[in-house]
Amino acid sequence: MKEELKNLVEMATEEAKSIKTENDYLNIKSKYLGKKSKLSEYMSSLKDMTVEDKKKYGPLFNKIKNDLEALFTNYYENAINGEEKITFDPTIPADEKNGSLHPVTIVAKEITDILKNIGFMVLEGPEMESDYYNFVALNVPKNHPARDMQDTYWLDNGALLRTHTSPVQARAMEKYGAPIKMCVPGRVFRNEDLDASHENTFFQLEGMVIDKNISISNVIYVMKGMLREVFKQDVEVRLRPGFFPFVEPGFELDCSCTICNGKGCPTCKNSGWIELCPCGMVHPEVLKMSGVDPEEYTGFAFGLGLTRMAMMKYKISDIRGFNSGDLRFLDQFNVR
Ligand code: FA5
Repeated sequence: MKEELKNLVEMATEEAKSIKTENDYLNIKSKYLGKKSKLSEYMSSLKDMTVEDKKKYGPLFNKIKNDLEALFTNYYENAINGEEKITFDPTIPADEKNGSLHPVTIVAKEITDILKNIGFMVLEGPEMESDYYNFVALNVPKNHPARDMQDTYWLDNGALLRTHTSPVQARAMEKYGAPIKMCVPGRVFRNEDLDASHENTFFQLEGMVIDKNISISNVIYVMKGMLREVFKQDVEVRLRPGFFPFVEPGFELDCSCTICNGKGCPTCKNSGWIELCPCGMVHPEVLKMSGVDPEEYTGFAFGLGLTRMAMMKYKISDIRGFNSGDLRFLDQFNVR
């Protein structure tokens, strides 16, 4: 028996040297100390031994058990302490490279700061919106063909994911009345086929001013000033007639594509222009539905494509990078 025990300890000691991982540790423990191990077998044979042998082997078995356990644990701890351990030290200064603002957040902040400086309130609205605010209150009743202009994600509860930030026009007029100057940066959703300039989840920034004697020259002045501030230079823009049921007259404001400098590329679909910020004079029906008297007040509104604005500002040729979560994309905008 003594010889057998000696061999057992030698084998276990040799094998313990190969412990590298937690799995190795657990396996060797089970093999030499577990219920089905040789040592366990010896220990259960104690009951059939003479009193004299019990006295001799009982303490020996226990000693071997404890020694092997300590040996395995020792090899395991040495193995893991040798590896690089991840420690959390809250006193280490933050790594300057870690974390940055998303480019859309940067542009949204720049624009809302500009608008705040000239007296705009910054509001927000729900992303899950009702048919009423997304369409009806904007002069788009049920079955109106203009509903097809924006492919809508309908929800099981009859609500929808807002297709634009314009619903907040009605919400703001109902809440604050007129006069009002407000802007709304926010996420919008459209059931669109994706390409270099179309996402199904993107950001817009709504702007609206309602007051006495507001005219088209006011909207053009605000738009041009805003774009100049964001781009930090005069950008080439063009205004052309555009149809939106909630404005009359309505305009499309396009900006010369900064990816190809207006020469034509896949981002602008070879047109040299990017549709950036439709705008117009708020339709009298919209004012009326939200409780503002169109005889007394007029107003303008615009719906800036914020994600596209970030594309143009940072010369990002494909919109799909924004939602990719790819850190190599986001690292380019290490701005706080
Ligand atoms: C609207 O959403 C109107 N609510 C804008 C408006 C507001 C008009 C107030 C008049 C008065 P439109 O569908 O064109 O309009 O979208 C506005 C801008 O959002 C576009 O010019 C474009 O810059 C951006 N945009 C539209 N669809 C997408 C898309 N799929 N991916 C990325 N940007 C988009």
